[in-house]
Amino acid sequence: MFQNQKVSYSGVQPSGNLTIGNYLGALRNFSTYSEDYKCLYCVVDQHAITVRQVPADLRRRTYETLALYMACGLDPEKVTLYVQSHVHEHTELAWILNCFTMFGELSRMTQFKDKSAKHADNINAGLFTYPVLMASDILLYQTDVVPVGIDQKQHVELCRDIATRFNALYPDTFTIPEPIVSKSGMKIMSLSEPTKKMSKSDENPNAVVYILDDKDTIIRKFKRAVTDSDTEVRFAPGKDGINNLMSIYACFTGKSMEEIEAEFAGKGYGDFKLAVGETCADALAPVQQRFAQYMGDKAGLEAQMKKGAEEASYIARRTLSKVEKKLGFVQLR
Ligand code: ATP
Ligand code: LTN
Repeated sequence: MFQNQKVSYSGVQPSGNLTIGNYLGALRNFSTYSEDYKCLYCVVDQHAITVRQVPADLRRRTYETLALYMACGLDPEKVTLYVQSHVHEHTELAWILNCFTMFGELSRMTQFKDKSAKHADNINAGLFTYPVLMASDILLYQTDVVPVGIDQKQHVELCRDIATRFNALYPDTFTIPEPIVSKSGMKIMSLSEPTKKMSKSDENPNAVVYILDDKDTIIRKFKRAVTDSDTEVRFAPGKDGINNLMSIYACFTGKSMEEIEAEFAGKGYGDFKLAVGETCADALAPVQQRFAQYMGDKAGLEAQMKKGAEEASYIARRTLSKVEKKLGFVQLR
């Protein structure tokens, strides 16, 4: 579709303040594709309402997520950045794909099981069909690669199954996408319960380092991070807390686990935690500076949203119309 250029696509929900898990697992990797791929990155506000949101917060976070995309180095002149609800083809294709997705498949999704346990009072149909909307996001743009954290791999695999099923009935409709999970940042864990994913909707702010936390807060959170009764900085089974801090340090410094062990040989957890905090804060400082600049220009952000929506709609319209034609919907000219 893009003069043989491959397509990279991903999305982030404006459902909370973004964490270093979002940064290391997803956002930071998006720019890897900017040069060689046609890139589209979306703020998925329609996905966010599968759990209750406060409208003013959702609106503010939508601007913030777009500003963070740009602060993480995505240049809107080179990549398409837009908001999901501005391109109505997403929900239109989602309805169609609902009819090609099985109840049993959706029942097996671990995010659905986790979120229904967490929001037992609001197990709505949107939460259940969430992966179908996600498949529509991806398939509308004939996507080749989807950079995500490991928790989203199952959804991208379901998207592949839906696309393959559709293509078997209606040949050459969709490109089959590949999930790309970066090895280092695939799953950053909570600082207070290191067997649990670090999540932006966690109620305990000390479990989570936000991209926009200041240096003192970041250092304090790492100092308080749950570890074990050992004293040696060593990557080993069962040392979930230390393993997580080592992974974070490795992501920010590019060092291997062996190099980190050697660097902190003979030093205690205290020194190590301080180093992780300082390294993380220093790496995030330029992102925070750029973020503040972009957020200071709301009209500029809105102009970007508009431009992004126009670029995305142009492609989305073509795919949707191809799908509708294949299905037998009457097309009026
Ligand atoms: P929520 O708490 O609202 O479910 P979340 O923090 O899980 O949100 P998402 O918007 O669902 O964030 O995810 C955006 C991207 O960040 C996805 O690609 C996801 O895989 C990735 N991601 C989220 N949390 C982590 C994490 N702890 N480690 C690595 N990647 C992550
Ligand atoms: N489901 C994802 C967000 C998301 C997404 C997408 C990711 C929505 N649409 C398309 C990649 C491609 C999440 O919860 N992180």
